[in-house]
Amino acid sequence: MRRIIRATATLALLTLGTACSGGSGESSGTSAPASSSAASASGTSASATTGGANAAPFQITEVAAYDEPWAMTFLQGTPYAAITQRGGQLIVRDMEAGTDLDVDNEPEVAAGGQGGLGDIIAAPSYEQDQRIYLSWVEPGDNGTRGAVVGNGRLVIDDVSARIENLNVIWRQVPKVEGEGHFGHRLAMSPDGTYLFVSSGERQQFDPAQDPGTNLGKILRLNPDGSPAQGNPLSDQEYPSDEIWSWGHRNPLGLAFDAAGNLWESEMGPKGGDEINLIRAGANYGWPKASNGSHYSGKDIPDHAEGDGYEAPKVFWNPSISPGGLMIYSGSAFPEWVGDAFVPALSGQSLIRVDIDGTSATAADQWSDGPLGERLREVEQGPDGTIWVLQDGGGGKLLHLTPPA
Ligand SMILES: [Ca+2]
Ligand SMILES: [Ca+2]
Repeated sequence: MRRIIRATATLALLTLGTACSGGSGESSGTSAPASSSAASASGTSASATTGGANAAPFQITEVAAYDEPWAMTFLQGTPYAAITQRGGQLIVRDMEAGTDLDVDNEPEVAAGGQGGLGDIIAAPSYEQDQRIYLSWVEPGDNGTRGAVVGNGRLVIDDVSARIENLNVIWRQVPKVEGEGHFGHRLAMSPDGTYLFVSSGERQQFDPAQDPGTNLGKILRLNPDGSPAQGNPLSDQEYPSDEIWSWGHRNPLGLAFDAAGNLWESEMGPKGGDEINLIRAGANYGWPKASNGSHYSGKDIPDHAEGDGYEAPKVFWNPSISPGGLMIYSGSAFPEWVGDAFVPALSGQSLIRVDIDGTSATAADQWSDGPLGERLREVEQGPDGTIWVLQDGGGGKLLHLTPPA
């Protein structure tokens, strides 16, 4: 039986005071426009940070630790949040009692490299029907792998939790060898009509530009996983008819803002991590255009006016390796409503991106205490406080609250 109730105590409380976040919105004076051509070409505020950090204006509490946590989502109408662990275990945490339940009946996952159990979101109807969407990596023939999305029920009672009626509703095609760049983040449109899935290019480069695959794309699906009506290539055959945007490398964050705009964080090549505003039918350039360069040292043409590729709203050089994306809408931190929060893996910090309409600018970068580690996921709680998951073995769950 894997029905284990873990008692998890508060591990530590770090009071980091009420240090001003800098006011200017820049990271300790080290931010600078990195490519005036890209900025002027897109008419946006593309910028780069160089890793300077400022003091966090919130309290950070370490509340629990997990084994390679990957994603987290709050289950509306309940005291619970669900947390995935890359190795395959799903956990339900009672956020009020501070206890964890191991979920039974997860799918078999092909854990390895960057893949395993991935994202989880609750359907808008969760309170009525316990419906969730889950992504993971499944094995294929001859050592191949691919991400899939499943739809099922996450049923929780006081002493146990289990997945029921899990059906695979979407698959990456084709399955290829390797254990990287699955992407497989999930986001439901604010009206609950569409399921958006991010699909990485599986370290194969060219599929991101090939409409005959769903690798390196953002897909817009119906809640049952079928291609949504009115997609840009809806007159073409599967899987082209799933495609919403293309030219993506490893899109690890997807989030809607209050105006209904879809934003994406994308792990780019060396010096090319991006925040993009996702538009239907737009080509985001990978691997033909990037403000970064290949890790081999080979250059990639920067985004430039008239090249036919959508330029990022923000990019980072050096890389920060975005692991996720959250757009804030709560009341605990009213000054940040509408801004994006990015957990940085190699950047070992939590980054705030100031969003103003459809433009975006890198603002704060916090690496205080436990934020100064590889960070995988950021979520907003029902009360507007912010939750962060560190990456890797023993990755801690951190609670960010307004200063006392
Ligand atoms: Ca999440
Ligand atoms: Ca370049």
